[in-house]
Amino acid sequence: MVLRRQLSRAALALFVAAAFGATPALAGYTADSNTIHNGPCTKQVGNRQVTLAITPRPVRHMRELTFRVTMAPAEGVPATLVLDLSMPGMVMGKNQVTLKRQADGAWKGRGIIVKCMSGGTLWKAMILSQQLGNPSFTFNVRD
Ligand SMILES: [Cu+2]
Repeated sequence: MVLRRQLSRAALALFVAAAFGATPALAGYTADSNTIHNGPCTKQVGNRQVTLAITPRPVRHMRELTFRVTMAPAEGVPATLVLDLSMPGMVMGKNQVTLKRQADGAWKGRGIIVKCMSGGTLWKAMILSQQLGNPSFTFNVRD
């Protein structure tokens, strides 16, 4: 029964993607972390929970933003991480924030999300770390 439900859900997703003329690959370009505007977002990556918080909230273009990452467990993670900011399906300038481990155990850094000339608002924040499985969070930045 559960499998049947999952199958019908997958079929519905495909139908929705087809209705909007999107290929299955493009269907991946949806925000999975818009709750970032209200608080930290957490993802399970392998055996770790990776949490990203961006302040001030809501997250807006052209503002200085503080990116804060926490992990559990955090053992073996380097003291410096790189957070890559990109727009899915679009070539934007390279925008990377260096996150440094703080005394409180979190990794922190500052950066700016530029306003896209196309009017698009979907951005992906990816922690560049093969060790962590390159966890990413996608969200719609506000004006
Ligand atoms: Cu863009």
